[in-house]
Amino acid sequence: MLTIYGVPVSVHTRKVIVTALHKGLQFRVEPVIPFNPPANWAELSPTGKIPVADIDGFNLADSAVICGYLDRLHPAQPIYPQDAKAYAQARWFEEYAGAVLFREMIHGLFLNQVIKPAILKQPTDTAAVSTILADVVPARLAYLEGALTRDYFAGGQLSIADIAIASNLVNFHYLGYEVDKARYPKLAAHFRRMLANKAFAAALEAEKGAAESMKLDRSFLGVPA
Ligand SMILES: N[C@@H](CCC(=O)N[C@@H](CS)C(=O)NCC(=O)O)C(=O)O
Repeated sequence: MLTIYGVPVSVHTRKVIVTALHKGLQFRVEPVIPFNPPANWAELSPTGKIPVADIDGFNLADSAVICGYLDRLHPAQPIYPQDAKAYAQARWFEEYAGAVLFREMIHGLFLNQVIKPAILKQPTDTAAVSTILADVVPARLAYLEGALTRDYFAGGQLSIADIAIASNLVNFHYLGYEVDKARYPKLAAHFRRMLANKAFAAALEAEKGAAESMKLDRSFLGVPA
């Protein structure tokens, strides 16, 4: 049995959920909010972060490690390419999604627009939000736009790279922003392609209640491709 500890609106938890859905695995999500964790959390998550997975009693923290393990355990419907170069590209974009898109963009925006006002009862740092939007977002999205030479980021087919990048962009849209079609046409089309992906769409449908309760903006989901 696969148990995923985390919340589905978390970028990294969603990566694992989409991977499990893509592979047709049975799983359950045990809700954990890192700002208000359960008593045994330090044992389960050495970093304190979500997600953590319990796979038949084998615990793993870190979404990339979990997804890599699930891919080896269940090789059908692979999300890491076999080809060495394509594999390296998929890992690179997965890394870029976590270390750059999430850490430099989404974390600060989500913290200030949702977590601080709604959970921590702290004021939003509007200057930090403006700086991210003006100084970080354009260059990061432009890089992805330039890197997309085919329909998918690595090896011409769906991989963890696409799941990881689109998962960040979901939260970007949840906050009321969008990937501007005029400025980033390939990236915007890629995002729409991911929204139409069966596993990705199922994950977003399953987190509908959580997103609505947090008053996140789901209007982008009604926009046709
Ligand atoms: N490298 C980790 C990053 C996980 C991560 O940053 N999780 C966020 C939620 S998406 C979190 O737990 N944030 C709370 C914190 O930083 O304390 C992974 O890929 O699992």
